[in-house]
Amino acid sequence: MKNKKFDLINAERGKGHMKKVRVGLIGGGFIGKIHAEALRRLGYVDVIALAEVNQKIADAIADKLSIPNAYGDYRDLIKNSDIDSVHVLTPNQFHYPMSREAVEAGKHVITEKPLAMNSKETAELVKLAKRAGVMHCLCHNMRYYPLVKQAREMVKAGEVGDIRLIHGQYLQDWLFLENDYNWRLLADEGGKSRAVADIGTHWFDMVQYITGQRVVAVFADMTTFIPVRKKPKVEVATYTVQDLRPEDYEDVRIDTEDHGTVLLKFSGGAKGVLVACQVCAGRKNHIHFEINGTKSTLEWCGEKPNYMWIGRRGAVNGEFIKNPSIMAPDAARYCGAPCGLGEGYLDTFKNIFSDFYSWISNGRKMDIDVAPFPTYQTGHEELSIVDAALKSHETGKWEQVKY
Ligand code: SOE
Repeated sequence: MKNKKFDLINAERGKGHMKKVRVGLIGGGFIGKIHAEALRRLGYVDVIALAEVNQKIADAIADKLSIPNAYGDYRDLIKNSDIDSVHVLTPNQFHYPMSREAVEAGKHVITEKPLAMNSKETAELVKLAKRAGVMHCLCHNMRYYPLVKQAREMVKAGEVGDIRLIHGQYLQDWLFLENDYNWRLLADEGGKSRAVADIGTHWFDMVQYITGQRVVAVFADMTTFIPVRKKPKVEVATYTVQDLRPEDYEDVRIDTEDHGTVLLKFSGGAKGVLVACQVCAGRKNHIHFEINGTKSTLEWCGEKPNYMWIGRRGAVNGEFIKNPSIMAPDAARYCGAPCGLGEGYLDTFKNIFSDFYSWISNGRKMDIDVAPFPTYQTGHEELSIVDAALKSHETGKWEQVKY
């Protein structure tokens, strides 16, 4: 089955010499380092600037990452006319203002998820990006695992049949202890929802991408298992464990959820459920889905990303080991290595940036309906689901998702 979208993308990638693109990063934390390395793997993208909360920190990180220009104020980075594209990699509360300023300055933008604090802000960003005519991407990297792409191709090819059930989890334990602390814990800094917005949106994006079905209604139950946490009096980076003396902590009341269970109704009639939780001992980044159709079942977990289980009735079940030579062409080209050679989380960033920057490098115009990468519109749809889940948790009723 040849489709127009397939040809276009191949045409993009197949064009050989790619025009150089110059990028500036706002935020040099753990995700900033990952973005810098993945961008450099493309070969035609130069990371020429980094901005951080002050000049001293910006200089230190830029030096460590060999980035030539360091800014203690992100607005100066946005003013740099040599920069074609900006990545917004800061805590969620800054996503809206910084993405807005970059878009209004005519920069292409990649913003980390969630796109902003609520669907009101995300709707505004979609409008502004459209008006500015810039390229925009929301960094839902999880859909860029090769076998997640393969799952989508199998659904499109009818190998799973009509989808009945879409269920799964995203479980972590980096916030398991009461003295595990991070800016995401406070609604003012991370948004009203934490577990569902921070990690649930990855899962929503991935299963909607695979099945082509949108979440249309939710019934949500959320819990803050640790209502008071011990905040270290010193700054703590994401995933960093600190063992300080009791006097080095202060008690902070937590106003975001550690856990969300969200029952789901999808546009194509499928039903589903997501459990998102950040206090599950032993679960590190356990993003997992099972999709049950009228022909077969697909099951996959991000902690073992190079294996997918296929369930069948009346035939033996199977294990699909990542193998570009037997994958669908539109999935195989996201493999960077042959069969059985593992590809992981860091490779998903190279893949999403390759889709985005091959479009920019070839001078394509933004088209949210054709773009092969998640866009600000995707980010808005995700926050619309989160806002509906927050409302449902309050009302104790099913809530329609207002896109
Ligand atoms: C923290 O929960 C976090 O860094 C998320 O913010 C990322 O999106 C996820 O990929 C890993 O965990």
